[in-house]
Amino acid sequence: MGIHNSDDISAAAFVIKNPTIKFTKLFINGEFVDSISGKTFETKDPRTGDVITRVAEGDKEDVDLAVKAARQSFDHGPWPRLPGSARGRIMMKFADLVEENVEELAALETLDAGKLFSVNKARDIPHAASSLRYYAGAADKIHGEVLKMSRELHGYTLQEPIGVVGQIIPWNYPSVMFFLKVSPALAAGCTMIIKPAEQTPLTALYYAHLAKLAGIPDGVLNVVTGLGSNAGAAISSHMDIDAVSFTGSTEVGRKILQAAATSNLKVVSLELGGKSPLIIFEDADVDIAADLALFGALYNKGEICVASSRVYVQEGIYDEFVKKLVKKAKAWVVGDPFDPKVQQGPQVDKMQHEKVLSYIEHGKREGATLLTGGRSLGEKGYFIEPTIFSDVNEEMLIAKDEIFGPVMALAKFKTIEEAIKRANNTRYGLAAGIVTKDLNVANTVSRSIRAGTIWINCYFAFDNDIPFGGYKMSGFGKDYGLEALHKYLQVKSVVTPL
Ligand code: TAP
Repeated sequence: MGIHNSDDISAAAFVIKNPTIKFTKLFINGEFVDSISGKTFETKDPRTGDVITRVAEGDKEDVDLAVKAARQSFDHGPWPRLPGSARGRIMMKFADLVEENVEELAALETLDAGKLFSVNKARDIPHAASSLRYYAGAADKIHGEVLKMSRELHGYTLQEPIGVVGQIIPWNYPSVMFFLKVSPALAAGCTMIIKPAEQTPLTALYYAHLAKLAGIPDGVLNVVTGLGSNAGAAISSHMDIDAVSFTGSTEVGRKILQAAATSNLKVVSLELGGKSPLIIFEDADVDIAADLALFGALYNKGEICVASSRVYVQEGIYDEFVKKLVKKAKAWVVGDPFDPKVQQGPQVDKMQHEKVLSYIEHGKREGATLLTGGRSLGEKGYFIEPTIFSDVNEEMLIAKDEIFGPVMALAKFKTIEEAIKRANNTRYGLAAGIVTKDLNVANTVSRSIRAGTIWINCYFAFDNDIPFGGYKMSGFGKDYGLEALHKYLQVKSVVTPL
């Protein structure tokens, strides 16, 4: 293991990819504008900590302007009144434009978030376009029901767009999250204000530009970059926003819910943190299971809400599994995310880097065994070695808290009952994985785990058509699937005497 190309990070990246930063202002009512205060904030390259550019810092007054534009466009503009098929056609055009610019968008995302360029180009950005297409296809299939007549009444329901929507997203999947929020809301006929995370504002602004080119009317999609405590809080407490869809930490999710409760009781959906277990039974192919566990914990540098950060392995294969896992972890390549050979880039920022390292110190102090990793890598930037602890129990902080970094907590179990009990011993309930060849075991465990998604013999198996969301303190409301449309629709009942 070791940092790859660490000496020449900037040269390698900027000469080859060098994305130009074209959009740094707020996007309100179809125009790029400065913030009212004129304030800006820095966005940094996590490979070096250097400033990439400054971006307009929106706050309450800018959110007010964006809401005004979205309200006007919802109450009087064409978007909610267009036939679904017409909205769908514009969304398809939007998707085409995203794909046409995939290289530049992938490079921007790597620069801003430290995510692998190859993965952004092959998966994240195409996936973002495919979300748009999925919901574009649904836009003309939104309809209510004719209800049974009872007594002398005839009734039917209408599925109406919920109105002006606020969307607040995190930094770990800036493009995917942007389109998971925006696509179903557009299909439903809503208008929206989206706030990207302060660490990763660049691709969201680029998408605003493409939305305009695609023909999305002014005021429908507004992007307010800024800080959570300011612009974010202004969205969640706004009196004229009808619903807020949030993805981020459980701590901030709680604040969003409080703000909705003390303002206008807007509808809230929360996609929050996780501490997902992966349970490996002793009939598994040990080599494949070790690959899956490593991938589950380290993919996207562990900055993924469903990371398999707790791995439970049955005792019969435990020793062999550990040997293979550690060997593979030592061969995992950390370095410049523009380099196609690299598997793990830097953590998103200094704060996240320090947070992950401090959890690693906790793990050592709590008595877990450090099998590999545990250190920061390189002279500059926010790189961390893939880190694996064994002998972890659920009382330890490294098993309780979401670390959001390349850190795996490993434990041995004897029986299926023990595995289920320990996997459920968490306040989170986002996802879980099971590795076994035994269908009965897979069925029993998948029904017994309190989590919103269960992956059997696979991990991170996302699809536009598969609803995704949490149980317990991982939140409520679904992204993905036709389920996500319901966050942006409300049902009206119409009744008439026969
Ligand atoms: P947070 O710190 O919760 O930030 C998420 C967003 O909320 C950011 O845009 C942030 O603004 C904003 N925010 C912060 N304080 C706010 C406030 N008081 N009012 C309104 N908005 C506020 O999360 P993060 O660190 O960006 O992302 C990591 C977390 O997201 C992890 O817990 C992870 O599990 C979770 N996550 C969950 C999922 C799903 S689908 N469940 C997916 C990805 C990530 P700033 O830009 O100023 O920070």
